[in-house]
Amino acid sequence: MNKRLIIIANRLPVTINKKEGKITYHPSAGGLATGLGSFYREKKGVWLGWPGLASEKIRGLEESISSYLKELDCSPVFLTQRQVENFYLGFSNKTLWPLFHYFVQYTTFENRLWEAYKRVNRHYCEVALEVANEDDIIWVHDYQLLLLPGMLREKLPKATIGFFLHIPFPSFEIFRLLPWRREILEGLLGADLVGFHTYDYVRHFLSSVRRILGYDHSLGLITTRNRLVKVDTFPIGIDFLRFARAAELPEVKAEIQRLKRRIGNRKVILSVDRLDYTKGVPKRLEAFDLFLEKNPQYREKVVLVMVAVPSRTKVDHYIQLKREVDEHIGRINGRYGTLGWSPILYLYRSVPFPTLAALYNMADVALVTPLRDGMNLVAKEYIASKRDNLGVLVLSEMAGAAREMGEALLVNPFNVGEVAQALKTALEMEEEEQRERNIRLKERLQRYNVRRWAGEFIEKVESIRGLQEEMEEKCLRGILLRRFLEEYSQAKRALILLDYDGTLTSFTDRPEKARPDNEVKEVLKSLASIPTNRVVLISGRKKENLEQWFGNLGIDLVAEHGVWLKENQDPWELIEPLKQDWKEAIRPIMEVHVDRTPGAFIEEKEFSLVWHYRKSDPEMGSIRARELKDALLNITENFNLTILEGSKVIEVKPANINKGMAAMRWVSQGPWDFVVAIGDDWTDEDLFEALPQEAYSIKVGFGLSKAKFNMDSPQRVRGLLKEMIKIKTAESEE
Ligand code: GDG
Repeated sequence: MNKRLIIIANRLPVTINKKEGKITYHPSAGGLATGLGSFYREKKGVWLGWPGLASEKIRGLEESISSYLKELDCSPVFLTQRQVENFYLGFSNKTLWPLFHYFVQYTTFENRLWEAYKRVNRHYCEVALEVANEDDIIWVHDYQLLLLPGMLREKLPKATIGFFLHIPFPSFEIFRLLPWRREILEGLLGADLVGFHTYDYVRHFLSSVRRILGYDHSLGLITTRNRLVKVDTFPIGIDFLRFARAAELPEVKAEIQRLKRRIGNRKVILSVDRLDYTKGVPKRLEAFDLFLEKNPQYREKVVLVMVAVPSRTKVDHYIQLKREVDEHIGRINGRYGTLGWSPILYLYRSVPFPTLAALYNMADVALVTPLRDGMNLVAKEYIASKRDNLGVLVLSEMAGAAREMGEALLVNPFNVGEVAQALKTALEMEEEEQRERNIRLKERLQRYNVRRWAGEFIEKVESIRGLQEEMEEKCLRGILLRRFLEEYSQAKRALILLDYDGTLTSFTDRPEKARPDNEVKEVLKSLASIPTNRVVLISGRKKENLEQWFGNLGIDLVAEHGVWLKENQDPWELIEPLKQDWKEAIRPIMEVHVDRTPGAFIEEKEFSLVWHYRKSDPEMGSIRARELKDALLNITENFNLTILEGSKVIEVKPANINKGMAAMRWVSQGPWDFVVAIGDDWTDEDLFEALPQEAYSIKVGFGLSKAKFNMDSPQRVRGLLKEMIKIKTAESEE
């Protein structure tokens, strides 16, 4: 069955206006609206978003607007003037936008705006719930709706939810400044798939998730408490053919003629952006100024056509920027201009598509030099428009597009001298070279267009949901749980193998702090007191530790991942004769890594050495753990040792000794009617693997495992054990 696609973005692809009391509708500007416009309708989809006018201005017209929009498969989210001010102009554009673009000095942190942001995200969620259900694919877009995936997940746990961020995701050093960083990350992790334009943004996001929420990832797959979330790169494409074919349109041809008459034979340098401080317009003007100063031969030979689309015109920083740009353009035109020539043709407005297409066609150079930009579609549209493959793109390294457009002239937009030089290089580039560069650029744009981008995203989000469902099917509950308890209740001989840390209790910063509470001791004792049960605690801890904590509960014990065993209250015994001489070679290597990793420490057990890094900075800890593993690999082979990677630990111990091998001591005392093993980390995988076919193996937490089932927390494991106690106690009372 083909699922419906629900797109939720701040804006609809249609914008409403009111003229003399009448509502008019026109297509929204921007790449997303044009690119996805046809795509979502083919998927029998619905697009949810704000239609662009505050509720106060359309009182009484809401119904007719909604029904008009319904025809276009759009569903409006109405916002009041105050909501627009606090949520959109406020938190979205005065907090998230500047911060995510590294303009910390422009960022406002106001609780009032945050509250409004939360409320409006909730409002989008409510409207979405009227339309969407769990069978749909819900695709949430951009920085205005960061909390929405989490809110939707709460209400529709089984829905397929994707999120795509169109702007950069900043490095942890910047993101951490946000007072509401935790809530925002948690909101995003409500999605099955979180997409970004570039790998850098992915990296930044994963690092923030690891440092702020403590969730690790493997190849971009994050395992939260009960879900999998994939983080990946999807560089947005454009509607290639729309631009490639534009020059055939009569209105575009006419526009080219009109502009040529106005500009004459001069070389055209084009700049197109919303007038936003991230776009680097003042620096671009400085570079153009410098270019004209250093290259007088180009005066009167070039025109910079600067389209600046008015944006957020009521926000202070934008008002200042407008003033600065106006003045600078005035100065350049005043300084170099002649009777018949103005160096800059300044269009402070949004131009219609035919004019934009004509400009792309005519421009000899496109100067795209944002200081920071998620992707930048103008760079792509310019190249796609070049039918003869002539024209040079000067592109900022700080735009996401630079990652895919290596054939452009890449510049640092803060380096005015470099940009001025690039402009000269561009104007003087041989046609052959221009063609070579553009053909390669164009091939990629044509192949990876916006439909392909959306298609790949949708495919991926569905596959991640599939993976999630597979994991959920392994969850020991409902029918599976009933069957488990039923089989257990009938068993005349039951073997119960339990790990301790992370399985019966949650992790703490230092291993000695994870002392068992009374509840866990009580549970183990009662479980062991049932005559048909045999209970074995199989841990990585030292035998002294286990002895002290669990020695008098009537259970059997295995210490140090299988090195020591204790059965039936007998003394501890070594599983086989083992050496310790290897420790002198391993310890110094671990010590070096302790010195270099604040928070790390070594734990020495009789037959193993353990390097712990739970308290270290998570990023550094995992890098150092990898380094340590590398450093240990050569030596461990010589000594016949093995390296175990547990949860935030690296443990070195004699090879061939593991929890699975230890468990065999009990398994082989069968036949058993019922065997269950419960564990949470890599060291328990050996245990799961060693069990007989029909045994139950349960992993605590999500993630790939050899276990047949999983449970989501130590609390649930305790609940299960209590249930097992109840069944047998009730039986014996009957
Ligand atoms: C976000 C991210 C990311 C511009 N002026 C006119 C006009 N445009 C069109 C262009 C282009 C779009 O607007 C602007 O492209 P951006 O890349 O800046 O996109 P945004 O939607 O503003 O921004 C950005 C993008 O999302 C996509 O993920 O690339 O980094 O900030 O399509 O053609 N169109 C017309 N007249 C204009 O004057 N007709």
